[in-house]
Amino acid sequence: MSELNNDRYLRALLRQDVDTTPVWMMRQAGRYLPEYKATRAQAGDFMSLCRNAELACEVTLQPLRRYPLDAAILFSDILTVPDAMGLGLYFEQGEGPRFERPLRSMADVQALPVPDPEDELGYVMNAVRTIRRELKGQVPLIGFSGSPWTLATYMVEGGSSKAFTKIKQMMYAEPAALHLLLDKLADSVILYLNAQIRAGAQSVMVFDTWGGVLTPRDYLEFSLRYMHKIVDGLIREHDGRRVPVTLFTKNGGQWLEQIAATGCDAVGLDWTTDISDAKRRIGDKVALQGNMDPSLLYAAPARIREEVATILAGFGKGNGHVFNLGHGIHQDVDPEHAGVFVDAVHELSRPYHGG
Ligand code: 1CP
Repeated sequence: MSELNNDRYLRALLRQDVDTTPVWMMRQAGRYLPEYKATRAQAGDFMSLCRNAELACEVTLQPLRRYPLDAAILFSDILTVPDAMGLGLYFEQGEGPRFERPLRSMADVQALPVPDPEDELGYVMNAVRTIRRELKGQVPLIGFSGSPWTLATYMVEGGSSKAFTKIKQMMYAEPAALHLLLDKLADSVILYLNAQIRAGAQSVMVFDTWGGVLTPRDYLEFSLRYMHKIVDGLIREHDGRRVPVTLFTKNGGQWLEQIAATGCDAVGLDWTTDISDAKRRIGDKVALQGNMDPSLLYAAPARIREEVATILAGFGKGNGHVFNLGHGIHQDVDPEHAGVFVDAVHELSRPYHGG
C-alpha cells in the first residue's frame, strides 16, 4: 500500500474519523486561476492540454500550491470518452464543447465502438500516472467520468444544450437506440474508470450534470440505472485500500435514497438540498459531499465563512462529510475567496470532530 500524508478525504468518504472536515472544489483547476490560463496558452488549446501528461499534471497541482486542499482531481474532461468513440471533439473559441459527428440514429449507435482505455485514452492514463508520481503522497488523486446519460446528451445534441430537444426526441421515438447507447457508455465508463484506478486514481467520481432535467421516472430508467451498472462494475479495492465511489447528480435532491441504494460510497449534493435533510435521509448509508453554492465565492470573506459555518452545523457532529461546492467554481471568482473558503472549512470544522 502506498503511503499518503493526508488521507482525510478517503477516510471521510468511508465515514471514518478525521481531525477536520476535508475539502476540495469541483473544477478546482481552471480559468479562475491566472496560472491555469498561462499553461493552457502554452498548450495551445484545451485538448492539447489534456493530451500532454506533464502539462495536465501541472494544472492539476496548481490549486494545491495555492490552497491546503485535501484532494487532487485529474485534469481531463468527461468528453474524452465520446471523443475516443470517434465523435470528433473540438472547442471553439469562447464556445462550449462540440462534436463533429453527433449521433442521429440507431445505425450510428450500433456502429459505436467501446474504446480501449489503454489505447485511445492512453493519454489520460499517462496523466494519472504522472500526477500520482508528482503528488508524492501529499493527498489522494480523484479520477472521474461523466454519467452515461450526461455523456449521451452531448453526443446526441452535438454539444451543450438548454432544452435537450434531440435527445428527448430520441428517448420518445427510439428508446431502444438510447438504451443501447447508454449501455455502451456504461461499459465504456467501467473500463475507463477501472483503468484510471489501475493507473493510480485512489477514488472515482461520476458526474451526472444533466440527470436533473429528466422526469422522476425517466431519471431512474435513463440515468440512475446506468450509474448503478457502473457502480457494480468498478474495482472497489486497489493497492491495499478501498477505492470509494461518489455519484453526483446535479438537481438530484429528490432521488437521494435511490442514489444511495446503488452501493456507492458517497453522494454529491448541489446547493438546492439542505445538507441536514440529506444526512437524515441517507447519512446512515453513505458519506455526503457538498454543498455550498459556488456563487457564495462572490460574497465578502465574512459571508463566505458564515455560509461554511451554516453548512457544517447542518451536517453536525459525526463522520462522513467531504466539503465541496455544489457545482464547479465559476471562472470569474477572486482566487483569494477560494482560499478563504478552504481555510474556513478546516478551521470551523474542528469542533465537530474528536472528543
Ligand atoms: O477553456 C478551457 O480552458 C476549458 C474549460 C474546461 C475545463 C477547465 C473544460 C471544457 N473542461 C475542464 C476541466 C474539467 N471538466 C474537469 C477537471 C478539472 C477540475 O475539476 O479541476 C472536470 C472534472 C470536468 C468535468 C466536466 N466537463 C463536466 C462535469 C462536471 C460539471 O462541471 O458539470 C461537464 C459537464 C463537462 C463538459 C465541459 N467541458 C468543458 C466545458 C466548458 C464543459 C461544460 C459545457 C456545458 O456547460 O455544457
